[in-house]
Amino acid sequence: MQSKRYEVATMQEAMARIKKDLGPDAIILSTKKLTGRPGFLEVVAARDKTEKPLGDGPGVPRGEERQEEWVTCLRQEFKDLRSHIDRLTQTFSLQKDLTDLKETMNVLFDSAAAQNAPHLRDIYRTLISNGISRHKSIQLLETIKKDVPREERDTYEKGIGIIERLIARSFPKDHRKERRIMALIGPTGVGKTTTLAKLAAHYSLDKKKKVGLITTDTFRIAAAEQLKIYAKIMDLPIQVASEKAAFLDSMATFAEKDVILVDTPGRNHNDSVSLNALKSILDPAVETVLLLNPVANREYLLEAADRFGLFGYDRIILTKVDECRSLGCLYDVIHDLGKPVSFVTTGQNVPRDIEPASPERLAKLILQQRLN
Ligand SMILES: Nc1nc2c(ncn2[C@@H]2O[C@H](COP(=O)(O)OP(=O)(O)OP(=O)(O)O)[C@@H](O)[C@H]2O)c(=O)[nH]1
Ligand SMILES: [Mg+2]
Repeated sequence: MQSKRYEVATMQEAMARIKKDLGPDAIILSTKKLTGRPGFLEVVAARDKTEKPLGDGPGVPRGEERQEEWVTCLRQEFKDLRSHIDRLTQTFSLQKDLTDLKETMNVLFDSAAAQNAPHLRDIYRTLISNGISRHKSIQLLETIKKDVPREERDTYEKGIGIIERLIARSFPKDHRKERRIMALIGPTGVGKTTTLAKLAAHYSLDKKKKVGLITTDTFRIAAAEQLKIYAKIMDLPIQVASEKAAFLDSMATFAEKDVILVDTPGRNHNDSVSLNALKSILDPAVETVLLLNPVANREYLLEAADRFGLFGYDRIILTKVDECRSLGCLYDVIHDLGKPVSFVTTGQNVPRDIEPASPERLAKLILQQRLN
């Protein structure tokens, strides 16, 4: 076997060079993105050594030269592997340092909280058991100690009540518009289609609005059918649009509607190609609403929100809150994202399991576990 490694910008370039160097029978052994050279690929190709050499001209390497080429190629692969391992080792040791630091900080926060009166210590424990980070919990405790007169926070109930109001006040408010074109975006299986059906019922049945539905999800077999069934039950018109022109046609068809709801295919948030393809279909006039399921941890939610950030989403819907044991991580996440939450969904039942999410309702949900 004779193999050769290439650094190329495109697969076409790789194919042309492989064909020239190794002949038409060469096979590609591996392709991967080059970490050190963004936009470039590493392609390793090979051909059977027993095959007749390609041509007899002076440019064709003889046995020894070929062996040397092979050794150089191997050396380069070892070098790349080595530097990759070095980078990984550095990352892991950094991560370990960060974990140690976090643990030390947590011990400090706990001992600072332990200096307080018993009812304030109980409040701190309540915040933590609801999933709020120790860092944010101690901040909340310090805020009420500093800003609220002692007699207004001298019992557990009074203190928790004030903290609930502080949390509510920290969330952005959702200023709703009258005419709306909303596309629901979010990770695979987060509940986009089900939530869209619930919203369709909310606007058409409760608010008596004229509603039109568009689905851009032709990605999965039967994906459009799922929404068509809901549309039929609610007697609402539906359009299927898998590319930009069809999407604009659908919007024109629904020009007279008060509310247009757009379903989108689930996208792995790490798949930037698919995310960009989806973005190119949606018209800039469409508001995008990001669906997040808070059963995931803080880091996952922030990462997903970051990747879907390219849509410039306007608001958030929290799904499947009925499946969450605690919702404290939302205090950190909503704070960081700075976008209003417009609805929370609370079960699989269409259309019942959805409710508007005011900051006050969210704060209640976040502090749902209390000492009795
Ligand atoms: N427990 C619970 N389940 C829900 C809720 N909303 C949706 N689901 C369920 O989650 C599953 C996925 O829902 P879909 O609406 O198909 O999710 P999707 O985001 O459209 O999925 P893709 O289009 O494949 O990305 C279904 O079984 C729903 O019944 C909710 O609020 N609570
Ligand atoms: Mg769907």
